[in-house]
Amino acid sequence: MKAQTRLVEVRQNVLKQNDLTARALRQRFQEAGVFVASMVSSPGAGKTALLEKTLALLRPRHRVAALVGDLATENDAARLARSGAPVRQIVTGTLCHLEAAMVQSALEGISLGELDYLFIENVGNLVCPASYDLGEELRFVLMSVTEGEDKPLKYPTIFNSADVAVITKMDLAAAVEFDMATATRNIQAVRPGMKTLCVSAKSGEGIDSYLRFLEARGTVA
Ligand SMILES: Nc1nc2c(ncn2[C@@H]2O[C@H](COP(=O)(O)OP(=O)(O)OP(=O)(O)O)[C@@H](O)[C@H]2O)c(=O)[nH]1
Ligand SMILES: [Mg+2]
Repeated sequence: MKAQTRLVEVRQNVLKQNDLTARALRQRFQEAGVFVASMVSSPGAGKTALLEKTLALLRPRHRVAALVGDLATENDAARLARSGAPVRQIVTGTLCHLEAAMVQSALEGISLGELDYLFIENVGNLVCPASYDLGEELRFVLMSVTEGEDKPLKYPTIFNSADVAVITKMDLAAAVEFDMATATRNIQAVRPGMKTLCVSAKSGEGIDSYLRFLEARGTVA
């Protein structure tokens, strides 16, 4: 057997195993009645900043927790833990994405039935996380205004793996001459009908509608 064929087979098996684990997780989440949302984006697009706001604002009304993936450091977990919510860091080492099995291990000892919302921040990467289902109910793909309007066209797979697009750092839009019409057109070109929210974790712009959306989805789950 050629090495290339073997590599493809191993990769397919890894993905198949991930899908099985993700399916089992999704069922556990549904049975426990916890709404699970994940966030993917390029490094630094603002996942942790938006999650810090999310946890702080949802916590008075809901039971929330978060898992956060990074290649190294526990910095993001420390930032999110300031909200008072239970947070666990998943350190992936050399891996550029989270896998369902990592989520499963990180959940050990967490009583899902006691949660309303669980958030998962993926490793900052616009390529690898696209292929890995984590069992989440909703996947947000974030793109910040500073990254350029063309990201959906360059990384269509990640936009296709997500349910909702979030344009972040809106407070900087004017400074970087962000063209909202072009960005929206590009999102719709790769994913027709995709819901798009615009937020700034810094100024608070758009956070209300983002939270309303989250609460509406969470209570239906
Ligand atoms: N002006 C502005 N800066 C922001 C906003 N959100 C995040 N930032 C800044 O952008 C930088 C990256 O933000 P993070 O929240 O750490 O981004 P991230 O996507 O979690 O990054 P990784 O986990 O490393 O992939 C930080 O310096 C934040 O302060 C925003 O809404 N406005
Ligand atoms: Mg982060």
